[in-house]
Amino acid sequence: MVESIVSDKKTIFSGMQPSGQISLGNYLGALKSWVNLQDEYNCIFCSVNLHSLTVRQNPELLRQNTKQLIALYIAAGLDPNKNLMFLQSDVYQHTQLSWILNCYTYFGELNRMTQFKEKSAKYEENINAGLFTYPVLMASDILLYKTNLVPVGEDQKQHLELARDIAIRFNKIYGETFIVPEPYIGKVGARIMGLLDPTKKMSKSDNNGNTIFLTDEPNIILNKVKRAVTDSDNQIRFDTINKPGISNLLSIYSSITQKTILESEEELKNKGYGDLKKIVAEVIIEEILPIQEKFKELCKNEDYINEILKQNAIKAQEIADKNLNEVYKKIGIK
Ligand code: ATP
Ligand code: LTN
Repeated sequence: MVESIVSDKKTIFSGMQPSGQISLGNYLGALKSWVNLQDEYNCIFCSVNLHSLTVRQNPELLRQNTKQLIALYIAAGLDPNKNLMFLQSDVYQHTQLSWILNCYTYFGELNRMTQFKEKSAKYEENINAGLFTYPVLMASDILLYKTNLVPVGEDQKQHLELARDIAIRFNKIYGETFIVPEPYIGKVGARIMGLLDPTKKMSKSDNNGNTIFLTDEPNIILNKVKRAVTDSDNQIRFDTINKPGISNLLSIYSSITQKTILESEEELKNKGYGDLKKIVAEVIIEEILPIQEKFKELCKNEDYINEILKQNAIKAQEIADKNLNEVYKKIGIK
């Protein structure tokens, strides 16, 4: 790993919250594309457990989900010898930089964030300050490693734009310090919608048939897809405004088979909705079954995961510390 980090490859940073089991949306919108990037870039994939605290978590489950997230990264094909994989909480420089960048971020900017508005509505009993400053910690994650590219789903684009604005603002005051990161958003799969409410994104914190989890058994997946909301005109075509449910099934199909939406529409247009659902469930199951098998194996070996986390955190701390010190010097803390 270290040799690639000091090479001249561009750096990629991304992360997921261990706020539940990984969903099909996380996989198709983010994780699947990460696997294809690992040879070409210096990749850093973090489990952003501090971000998860913005929503109330059960401590025992959080601990379990945090380890399982790393096991799923590996099971999905991320090679722990090629990529830096670690827990956000193990590299304290993330929160140090976050405080500093808070002082370079405006209230109005944070107040405009769609995710803040959505989560404030969803968790109205707990609109905490962390939920508000969430994007600043995310900007710190990214800027701390002089990241060039950030592969995320469509929903994170606004946060990334804010990270860019913060970097540009800081550089303007103190001279070139941060690299201004670019988003890397895949085409299909960028936004997978909920099965029961296809007008909202599939979220790993939903637990009611709206979300397919990577660890769901095949019969559960089949049942969830069968119950997916569609419409009554019996036409298979992509139209997110008038046919959000069918469009979502087509997105899932295209994303897994790597066919274009047009090719998928052409292939499936003469099927009934029942058949479409069966076909979609089958491709999902076929895609994730090998991941599940590897995941089960990895979960039996917690020491292996712990060792990867320990080694990688040391390497991440080294890079983070160097870059944080540069910031300290620029602003007069050192
Ligand atoms: P939560 O439900 O706890 O807010 P989440 O499911 O939105 O979590 P995150 O951990 O915040 O997941 O996101 C991890 C990655 O998955 C991000 O890159 C995000 O853009 C992507 N992602 C999340 N949901 C979807 C989705 N429905 N479609 C495509 N990509 C998604
Ligand atoms: N907010 C992100 C998770 C996240 C992240 C990051 C993604 C936290 N820090 C840095 C990319 C880069 C989300 O996906 N919901």
